[in-house]
Amino acid sequence: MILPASTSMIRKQNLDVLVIDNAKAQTQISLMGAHVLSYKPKADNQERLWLSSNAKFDGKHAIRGGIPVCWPWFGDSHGQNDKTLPAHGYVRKQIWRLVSCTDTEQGTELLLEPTTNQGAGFSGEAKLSLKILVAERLTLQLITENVGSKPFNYTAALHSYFAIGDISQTELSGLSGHYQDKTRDFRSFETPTPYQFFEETDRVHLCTQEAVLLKHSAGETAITSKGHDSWVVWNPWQENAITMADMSDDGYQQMLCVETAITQGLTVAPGEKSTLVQTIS
Ligand code: TA6
Repeated sequence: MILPASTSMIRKQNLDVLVIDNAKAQTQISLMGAHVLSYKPKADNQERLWLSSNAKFDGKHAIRGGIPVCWPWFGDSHGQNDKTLPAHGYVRKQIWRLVSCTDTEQGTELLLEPTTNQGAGFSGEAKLSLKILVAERLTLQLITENVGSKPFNYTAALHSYFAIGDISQTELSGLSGHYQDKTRDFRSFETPTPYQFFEETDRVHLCTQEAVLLKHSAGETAITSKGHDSWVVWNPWQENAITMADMSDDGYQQMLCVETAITQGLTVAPGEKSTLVQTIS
């Protein structure tokens, strides 16, 4: 494919990475996983996404940071009894095909599709695609289409890692109600106000609020979601960071995952599409 003026391809260790530099923003997207690695709007040139300094680009490991695409399941929901199935589905390590890439007045529009939609742990006849708009805002649309003759059920997430400068100076607003705490056997707790971070955090907020705001020492990041049933908030904290080969011991201090997710399972009827959307600005 002939790439438009904004876009070029570079090699990052073993991976092909698209570099988009248009009038509105700069972005990098790895073709492994259709994984957005970086997003800097030109209005303030501030990096919105966190990418681990120890992230592996060897093509064998999922990339730590940026925006992993988790599909057709989120977490270990399909793999609790079968440790051979990967956490967060099987498209994170696939090479995705760039179907189209166009410069418009708004920004750069990309369409990507995984090599295969099929994999152990999921029997639905699905067609997955990811539309990305690199503009004043970054917009990701994860589209799941049922191309078979039977309904299927799936879960998914846009597992975004945000650069927040210093976790002790970070506050998340916009969420309310109860959350399920994975660090406490999924017991239910009230969303704190103010929502700040002092310990390992792994929470599923079963709410469909559309907009949240992250205030942090490097500025503010606005995140909106559509098509979700949950927001997931994750920080591994030091005790887990030190066990992770692809995160430095103090990496947890500079990141917070705020994920647009379908955790409860969504049924897609034959011929129907389901779209999970996240925007970042
Ligand atoms: O979204 C939160 C979570 O499911 C956590 O439980 C944690 O394990 C994290 O994702 C990272 O998962 P990964 O497979 O990328 O190591």
